[in-house]
Amino acid sequence: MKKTFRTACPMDCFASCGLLVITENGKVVDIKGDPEHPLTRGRVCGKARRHLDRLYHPERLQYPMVRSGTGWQQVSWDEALELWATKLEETRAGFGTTAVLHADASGSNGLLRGLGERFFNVYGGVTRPTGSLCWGAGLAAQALDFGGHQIHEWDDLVNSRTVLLWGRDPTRTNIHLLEHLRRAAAGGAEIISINPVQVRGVPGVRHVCPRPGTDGALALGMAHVIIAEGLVDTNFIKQHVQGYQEFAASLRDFTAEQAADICGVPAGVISELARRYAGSGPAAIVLGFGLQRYTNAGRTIRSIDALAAITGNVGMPGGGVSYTHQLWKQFFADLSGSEFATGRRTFPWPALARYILAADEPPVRCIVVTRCNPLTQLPDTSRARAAFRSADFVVVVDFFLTDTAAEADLVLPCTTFLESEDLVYCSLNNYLSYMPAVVEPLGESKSELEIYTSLARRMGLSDFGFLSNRQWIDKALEPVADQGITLERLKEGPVRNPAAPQVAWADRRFPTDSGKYELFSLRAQAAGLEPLPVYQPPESLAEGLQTDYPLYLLTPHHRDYIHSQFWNSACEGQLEPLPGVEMHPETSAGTGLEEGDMVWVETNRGRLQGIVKYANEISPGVVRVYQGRWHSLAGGVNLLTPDYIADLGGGSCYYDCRCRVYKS
Ligand SMILES: Nc1nc2c(c(=O)[nH]1)N[C@H]1C(S)=C(S)[C@@H](COP(=O)(O)OP(=O)(O)OC[C@H]3O[C@@H](n4cnc5c(=O)[nH]c(N)nc54)[C@H](O)[C@@H]3O)O[C@H]1N2
Ligand SMILES: Nc1nc2c(c(=O)[nH]1)N[C@H]1C(S)=C(S)[C@@H](COP(=O)(O)OP(=O)(O)OC[C@H]3O[C@@H](n4cnc5c(=O)[nH]c(N)nc54)[C@H](O)[C@@H]3O)O[C@H]1N2
Ligand SMILES: [Mo]
Repeated sequence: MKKTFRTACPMDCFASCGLLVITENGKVVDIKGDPEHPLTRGRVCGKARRHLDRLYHPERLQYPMVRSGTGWQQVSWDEALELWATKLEETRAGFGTTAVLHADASGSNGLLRGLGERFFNVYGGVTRPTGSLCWGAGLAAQALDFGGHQIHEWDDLVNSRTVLLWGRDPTRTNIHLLEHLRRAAAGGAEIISINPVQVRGVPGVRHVCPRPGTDGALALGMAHVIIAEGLVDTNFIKQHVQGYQEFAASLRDFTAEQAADICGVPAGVISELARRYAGSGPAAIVLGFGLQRYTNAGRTIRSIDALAAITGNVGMPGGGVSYTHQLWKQFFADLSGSEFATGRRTFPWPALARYILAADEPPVRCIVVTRCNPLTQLPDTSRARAAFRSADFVVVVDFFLTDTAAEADLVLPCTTFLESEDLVYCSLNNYLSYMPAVVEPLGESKSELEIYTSLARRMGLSDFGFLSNRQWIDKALEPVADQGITLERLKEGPVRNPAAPQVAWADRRFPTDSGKYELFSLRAQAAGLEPLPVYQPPESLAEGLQTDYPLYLLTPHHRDYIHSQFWNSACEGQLEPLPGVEMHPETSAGTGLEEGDMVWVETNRGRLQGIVKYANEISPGVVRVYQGRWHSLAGGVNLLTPDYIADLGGGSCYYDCRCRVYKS
């Protein structure tokens, strides 16, 4: 008999798409979009259907495995947990609990998938990565400027006259935004993409292509024009902005011409862009993540935010600088168990490997990896591999023998979102969805909750709390139960976060020290930046790098994969033998290469083999290789990327990278 279940995609993407999963005789037979989902309305990307291929993929891990010599040995859960518990106890006795590193990220946004953090706090508190491989610098910058994070609902774009799509590629990473951009364009809005790569497939879009890592100069050049031409919103500034006079004074000599020299966008275009943004009615900035994967990223985002502040494009329909929100943080009960931790140590995500290798007092003895694949996704993965090899014991919980799992001592198979009950939410949209267990777990795979519950029982860690799935969900929802947000309600369909505004900062109450938007920020100064937004060149523009490595290397997100997920499953046969090394034909001509040539891409970290592909949309001088492809599948582009830490928020700097390309 066929049954249909309503669920949502758990991946860390913009939409958490509503899905309908059809089962027959206890097996999933189809997955499609849920037309009733209020945000995604039945439209899903190709990956949604691939959850089905992945669920039954022949290489899915089905049993715990222990490394034995050069191979793997299947063991029972009992043996696996005993081994793990023993290692954790030995580590605690010999070195203290912070000799354990727990690397946990957002491979799944299931709420209960995060209970590992609770386990390790109850264990005594371990070393955890902080900052972010993803969005850290932008988050920290907006926290300084606005005092927090809010976004406009996507359909508010119809109120914009101008939309700046700044460093975001919705055709690949956020397909639902396209419909809203189309509506905005149909209503007369001008859509402008600011990106060294021309984003194809956005209706009526105009392209402005700065050099990578120089958006801060572009933004400040625009601010200079806006101020010089009196296009500022004096009322808004008077009431809600701190530090305008200082900001204006600091930009007196930073002309459009000067900005043009830095960012490569002609001065006339900068001036015109400034006039368009400031002088044509409500203007929205939709920020991506790509432009903040640079050493100067905090300063860049602060410079862009400033444009909205001086033009009063804050707190009004059609305006805003939408990046992400953090509203779920206050929504759920805190299950992290941080009150139980007595020890604590943090290492910045982007430089995790360097910190592991340098760790002393205590060294990192045991590494536990959940919901991430650091040996593919961390920058400078040769170093990451060395760091993982330096540990005494590595445990990986995953579905497949990923590049990271392949290096582990113990690999534990976990269930997918189709096999365990959970809730899913994501900071890039406002909806919370229920995910039922749709089918029985494959083989002996177990959910994170089952795994940690068994481990805690075995180790006598009763503060972990031995609750069922449902009880944990109820506990998490306690703070919002009186608003009618309960498990029962969620089973009927997704719920919008009641605290989420339609328009960000509509009340114009900014939780900064001054209560105003802070152009001038003492907290920025305390964080090691200048108090005002300023431009500073990215590391990739440093002298030696430019001479030895003449090209920029961008390694952005692929449409058909999310990071390292799905490369081994859906596209079998479709995967070309080597990664594409994409560039404008002009770039290729300059390096004496032709389409189809087999080449090395080399940076100061390493080299990777690929095949030249022409792509007219990429600015000359820039090379693109998509991130995520596994080392074991001839990928591994993070062998090339730097492990710099951005100027704010412990952000990563993947795109702050230069390379040379030559025939192999
Ligand atoms: N299909 C798919 N969807 C995804 C993901 C995925 O892997 N695949 N990942 C999810 C996650 S975790 C994230 S963080 C988001 C990321 O979503 P996006 O922000 O859209 O993605 P990125 O690939 O990081 O970068 C976006 C754009 O930044 C541009 N860019 C690079 N350098 C610069 C610069 O210096 N200035 C400017 N202005 N632009 C620049 C790149 O050319 C790229 O087009 O997507 C989410 N959605
Ligand atoms: N060069 C380059 N590198 C990048 C980026 C870039 O733009 N360029 N982007 C960065 C960004 S934005 C991000 S967010 C990171 C992402 O980096 P990671 O978080 O490492 O990303 P994924 O490849 O999605 O790895 C998730 C892993 O978790 C597993 N998994 C999925 N669901 C579950 C679950 O429920 N439980 C457990 N235990 N495992 C699960 C998946 O099988 C997969 O192996 O990559 C960063 N790396
Ligand atoms: Mo991300």
